Amino acid sequence: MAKAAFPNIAPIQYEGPLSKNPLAFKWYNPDEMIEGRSMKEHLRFSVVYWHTMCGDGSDMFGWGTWNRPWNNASKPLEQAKRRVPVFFEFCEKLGAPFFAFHDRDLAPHGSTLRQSNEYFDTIVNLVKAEMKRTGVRLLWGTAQNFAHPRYMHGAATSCNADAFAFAAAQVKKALEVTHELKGEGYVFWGGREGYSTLLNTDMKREMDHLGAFMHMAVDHKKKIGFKGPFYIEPKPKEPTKHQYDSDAAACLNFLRQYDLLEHFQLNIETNHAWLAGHTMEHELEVAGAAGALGSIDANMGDVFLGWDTDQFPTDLYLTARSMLSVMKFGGFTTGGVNFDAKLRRESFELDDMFHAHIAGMDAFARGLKIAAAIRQDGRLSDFVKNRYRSWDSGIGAKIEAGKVGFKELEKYALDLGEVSTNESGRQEQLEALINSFI
Ligand code: XUL
Ligand code: CO
Repeated sequence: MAKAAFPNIAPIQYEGPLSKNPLAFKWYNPDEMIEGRSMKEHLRFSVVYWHTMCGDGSDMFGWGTWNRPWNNASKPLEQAKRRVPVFFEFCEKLGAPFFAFHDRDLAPHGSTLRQSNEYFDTIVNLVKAEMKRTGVRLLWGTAQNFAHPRYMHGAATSCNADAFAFAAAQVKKALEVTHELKGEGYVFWGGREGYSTLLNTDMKREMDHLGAFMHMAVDHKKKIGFKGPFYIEPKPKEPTKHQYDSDAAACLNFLRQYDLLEHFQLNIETNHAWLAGHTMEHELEVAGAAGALGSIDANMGDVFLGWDTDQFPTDLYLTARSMLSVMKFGGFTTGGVNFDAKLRRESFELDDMFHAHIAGMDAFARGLKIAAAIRQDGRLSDFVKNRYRSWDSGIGAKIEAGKVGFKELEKYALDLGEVSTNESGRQEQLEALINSFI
């Protein structure tokens, strides 16, 4: 077995809220039961391979700062091999049950697609053995169809049919590997599926191509017998000016228009929701209302920075409200809380990898407990139910049952004289109610 990458770190344990040990969970107690399910089952935490193993702390103004001791191989394939046991040691010590990957962050680009596939297979064999050894499972896989210059105009929405073909080949392989590793799902994030200017763009044609691409993916999924869901991950911009999968509503509209809805759910990411000008709970509600809430990419942005900072989620209001929405729609089945989050450039020490994930896991565990307490208390849901009571009988019930039209409603309104039954929305009172659980 390879030398331990984190020799000074013991498996992270739950020590309770009073613990002052930074390398312990204060709230995440995997076996604690909440609403009949263990915390572990509710949250289904997942670590991402890309930020965790391939990130180096660089930003557009500066070089990397993280300088990981295992990133010292001269050849990319050798480098990729060294990362595998480190990653699984990390997940194991953290107690994370799942992980997620892109094809090209697990294994490097080869000089041909054939060689890339060979590299990928080599690393996947190592990953498989580590998954077996540790019991860590795959939440989802995906293809990185945005980093290479060939995808400069997009992948499935490129003006260049050769790029479309290349992207198809990459997704085919990534899907097969996800299936081989018994992945719970497969994600499509449209890295460059969008445009920089409409002056050079045939949007309708690009959208038709994207629809066709997704149908090919569905066909291939059936062919190989992969049973997990496909997820689309909305994001409104960055790197393009406009991404076609801009938010949950746009994704659902696309899926409906191209007759794909039954094959897809959504993977909602907090920082992407914020970039779209939405709250996370808005996006979760839109997805949930359509029966398409699949999984979440857990992170957060910075309200003062207008880009995708991918910070670890540590805001309790955010995690509590996210979990309220997730639980409202029945909780995760194949999905989970995937930390698509990266350390700050300044958090460059090795231990920070643990501190960041512990912070995120504890924030979500606490969010889960807060959400469960709010649900148990019932005042919030009672308030909402009561707010809509005019629809439970009388004219409201008739409208919902489709028994009246404009003619009957006009007669009703004429007889009514005025709407005198409005009541306060009590926003401030409800915000205080939430605060009383935090
Ligand atoms: C990019 C992003 C991706 C997807 C997977 O903003 O979130 O890493 O999660 O491709
Ligand atoms: Co993401």
